[in-house]
Amino acid sequence: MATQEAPATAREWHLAARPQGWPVPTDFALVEAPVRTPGPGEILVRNAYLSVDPYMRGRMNDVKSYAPPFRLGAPMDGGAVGYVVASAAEGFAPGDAVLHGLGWREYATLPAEQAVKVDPAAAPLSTYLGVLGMTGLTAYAGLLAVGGLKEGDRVFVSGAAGAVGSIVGQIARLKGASLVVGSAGSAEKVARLVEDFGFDAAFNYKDGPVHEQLAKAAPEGIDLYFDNVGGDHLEAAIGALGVHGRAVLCGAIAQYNDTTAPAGPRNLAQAIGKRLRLEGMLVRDHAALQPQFVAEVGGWLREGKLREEQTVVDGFENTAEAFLDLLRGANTGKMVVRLNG
Ligand code: NAP
Ligand code: FER
Repeated sequence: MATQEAPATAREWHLAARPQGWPVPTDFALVEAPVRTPGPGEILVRNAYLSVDPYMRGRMNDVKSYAPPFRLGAPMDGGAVGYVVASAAEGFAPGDAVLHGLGWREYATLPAEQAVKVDPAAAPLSTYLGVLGMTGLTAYAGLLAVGGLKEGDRVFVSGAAGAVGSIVGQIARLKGASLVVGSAGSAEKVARLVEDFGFDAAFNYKDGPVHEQLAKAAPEGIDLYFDNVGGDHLEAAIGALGVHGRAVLCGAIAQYNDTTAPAGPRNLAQAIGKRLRLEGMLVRDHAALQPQFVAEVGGWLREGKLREEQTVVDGFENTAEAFLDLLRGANTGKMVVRLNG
């Protein structure tokens, strides 16, 4: 077996308790555990960047959903990129950079078939968690395949300064949308949407009712809504959509920490008269778009037409806090954790 130096033990984050409402630090535990030597067909990876994502909040609940719940007292998982340090698998050697699903830990032992090699020369490693990774594909597939974006469409995206939203807005612009409006949770983010990400208009949803602010930003209404937030945002978008309007239901982060069922959207019946199409999406269904996505989005990145934004938190010990900060809106672009070493 080809191997580099690896420690006997390393740290991993466990789910210590199921959060009730907003997670608190004591719901998470930092645990020292043995680093397992890879068996036949396996690799050992030193993680370099970990992804923290909103859907992880859902996995902390003990409910049946599209992703299985995290187990209590066991390491959590999620997107990660790192370097192979030992390999008992054909085609993988120490030093190879890989993308895989065993995040929330410093070292991961896994079947090589569950890892994808990535090229650190083509893009910084963390980009494979962001623009060229799951969140980038979500934006690309959601807007184009699910939303059916057409030239001239007036587009509204919520969560616009986040990982998915900041790419949705930019792709809409690149694909010829006639109006791109975004909402986000601070004045600074709103300014960046217009100045750095090329949105035509943006507003802070904390400044006043979303439907009022959307009506000002898009007085003629919208054709396509990319929903990352749910609740009052979705209700406002239903009101602003024109006949045959479409809404891509990608996320509903406003309710991920709720302990009671949400009230809205109260105006859903408008979907009848307007013949709206509201469609939920999961990025996993769009793997077939991967080659086209990498070619087109990779091209825009290289040509400087698409701006990649990340918020990087340093230190494995800060992963749980980074996740909490993501839910609080501390990030612009993709939130990742960089491991030392
Ligand atoms: P992100 O937008 O980078 O980070 C989450 C953001 O949500 C925060 O920065 C915060 O920004 C905002 N937020 C938090 N609470 C909010 C609230 N009550 N109302 C409005 N905004 C709130 O995360 P992401 O990874 O790009 O994910 C964005 C959405 O897409 C999430 O809903 C996620 O679950 C969904 N998603 C879905 C798929 C899929 O396959 N369906 C795949 C990836 C992501 P502010 O400062 O603006 O509040
Ligand atoms: C998210 C990240 C990923 C999310 C959903 C996914 C709704 C879906 C992943 C998949 O296709 O399995 O934040 O929120």
